[in-house]
Amino acid sequence: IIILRPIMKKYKRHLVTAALPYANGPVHIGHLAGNFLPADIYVRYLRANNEDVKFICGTDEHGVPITIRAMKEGVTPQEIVDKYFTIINDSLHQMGISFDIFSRTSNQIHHDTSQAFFLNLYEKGLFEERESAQFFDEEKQIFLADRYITGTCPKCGNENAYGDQCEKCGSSLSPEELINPKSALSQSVPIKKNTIHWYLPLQHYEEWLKQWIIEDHKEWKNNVYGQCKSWLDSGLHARAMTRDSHWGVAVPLPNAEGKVLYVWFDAPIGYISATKELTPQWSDYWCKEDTKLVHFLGKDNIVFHCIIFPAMLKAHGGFVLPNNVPANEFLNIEGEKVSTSRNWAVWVDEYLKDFPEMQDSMRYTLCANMPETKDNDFTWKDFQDRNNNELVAILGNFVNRAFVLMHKLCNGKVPAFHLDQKDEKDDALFEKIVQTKKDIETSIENYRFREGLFSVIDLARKGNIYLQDKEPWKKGDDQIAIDNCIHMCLQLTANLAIFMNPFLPFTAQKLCKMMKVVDRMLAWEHGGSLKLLQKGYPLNPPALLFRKIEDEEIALQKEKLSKGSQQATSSQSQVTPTASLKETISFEDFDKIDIRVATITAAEKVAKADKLLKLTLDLGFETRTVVSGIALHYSPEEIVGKQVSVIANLAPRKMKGIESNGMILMAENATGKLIFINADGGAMNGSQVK
Ligand code: B3M
Ligand code: ZN
Repeated sequence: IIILRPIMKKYKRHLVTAALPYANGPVHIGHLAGNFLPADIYVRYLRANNEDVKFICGTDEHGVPITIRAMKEGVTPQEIVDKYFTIINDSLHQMGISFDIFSRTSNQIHHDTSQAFFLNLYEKGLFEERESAQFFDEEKQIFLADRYITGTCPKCGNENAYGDQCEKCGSSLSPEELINPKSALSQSVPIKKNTIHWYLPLQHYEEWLKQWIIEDHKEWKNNVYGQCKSWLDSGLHARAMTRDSHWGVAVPLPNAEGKVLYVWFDAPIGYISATKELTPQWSDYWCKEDTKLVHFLGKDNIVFHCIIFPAMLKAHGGFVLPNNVPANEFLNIEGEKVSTSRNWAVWVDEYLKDFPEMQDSMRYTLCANMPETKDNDFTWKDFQDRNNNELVAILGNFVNRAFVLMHKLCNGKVPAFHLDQKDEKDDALFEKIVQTKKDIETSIENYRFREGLFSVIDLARKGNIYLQDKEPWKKGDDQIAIDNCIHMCLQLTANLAIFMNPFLPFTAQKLCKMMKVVDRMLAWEHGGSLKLLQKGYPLNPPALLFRKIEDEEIALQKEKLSKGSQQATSSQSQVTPTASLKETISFEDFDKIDIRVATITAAEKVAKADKLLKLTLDLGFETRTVVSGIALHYSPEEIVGKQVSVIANLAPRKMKGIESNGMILMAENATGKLIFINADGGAMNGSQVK
């Protein structure tokens, strides 16, 4: 479905948001490609069309990711968010992401706005108050979020699985499924304790959401529409909108000590509180039907922006709803998923240090590979090729030739255009300029930014062909032919500046300086004109728009990426165990454990458990069966005959229907592979390990 020119004047004002990045680490180029860059292109285009637009963002400073990082670094959550707010804000600003405000959800205005929003729903009786038993750490006297509970994964035996997910086998878990659950804070065994939370019954909004999305927004991108439809088809359920935590927006109720708003309840309200911070006229943008609200985000945030936040807005009443949510898919790096824990990412702040003044080379590459409908890939080789073969060789080359020839053949001034000598090549180029403007309008207004960018570079390609056909350097004293050609090329350059401006703002500014024109020339309405530069007007000499990127630079980046990932992986497995040191125990406690040497006499895979092996152990005095989560690391054949240490007096436990009598002891090497820790050979089966 192509929307034709919906932007123009159907809406009095525009509100554009980009998903609020968690302030628990720097941003990477995947965040740019998935969220910030498409939003910025769209907003710059709106501003060029003289539309009233507010571009809203800021850091998301609550939630478990922040407190986990603080715990790992031994600092307070406030110190974490203060550090990363600055890093993220600086990085995005330097990349030309032109927010009208970049706020933060730890600001008081956000706490006040979120609490008022919660009370509005509470006082209408829209929450269901429910009591449930949650895991509680008696030592630390706090309820444990799923991520704060560790234990053995029931699927793969990983002993460092989390209450919400096992990072080894990727299974999503609930704390109840963990074997031997422990508190990640104190290592103590948590108890179950009743706690009250306030649930929003999303099912009450299901019919309305079906109408609003499935019927009224068929124009949404397939990846968004499809995800919403499957959520709605599977039926909505009540969802807790509060949590037990001391970090976040306090629940504004008398009996709610130690409870905060669920981060996904308060974060989207951050768009509203940031707008309040930005302008006293905030309610024009959020409460008037002639506002067009568009949310930009990555696909993992779709359900929160299309289902939960709209349900909240509907429940509250008086707010506009998103007109569109053009979510992007994910950007992979060198063929692999971005992983912050494995440091498999290209960090924006590092890119800016390694490639100063080359923001548009990255903006161009990320837009050309934007994951608009499916996951896409960034490679450093492609970055080099696009910069060298497209920006330098097509766009930069055309502009440079036009300016050099103007200075050489037209005394450094814009030559006149002799209408009586106009030919079909001139007409064709003019038509291409006018058509390109229309194409880019349709592309951007339908959130197809790659397509829009390709129209810009294609126009520059046509400029090179026109110049090559006209060959003004061969026209000798035919000054009229020279003038007409150079005149067209300079008008084309001015149009290219207008058309590229939403995508490549830094390059558009360089062109304005070269043409000695003010920013106002970049207004979209001027695009398609051949009267942008007046005859006789002196222009500056050409400046370098882009520089070539050398092979060595790319080799360095690829080495940095793989080395950074190896260090991250090894440091995780080498220096500190994923859980902090356990509490001190008495010798008596230790003495209760009976560890024996045994030899593996048989091993086989366990059906439907690709991580488990069933082992037969010879303990000298008896033969035992033990189930162990080492199938990812060893095949049955390669471990028969190995000596292991086994906890021989552990209570038996059933795993996948097999009774496991004991546990073998393994450690991890630098690459995270499980290794046997026995002294090689000599020990007798059954001898005690002390
Ligand atoms: N911080 C999740 C994320 O960074 C969340 C977005 C909030 S937008 C209101 O992907
Ligand atoms: Zn697992």
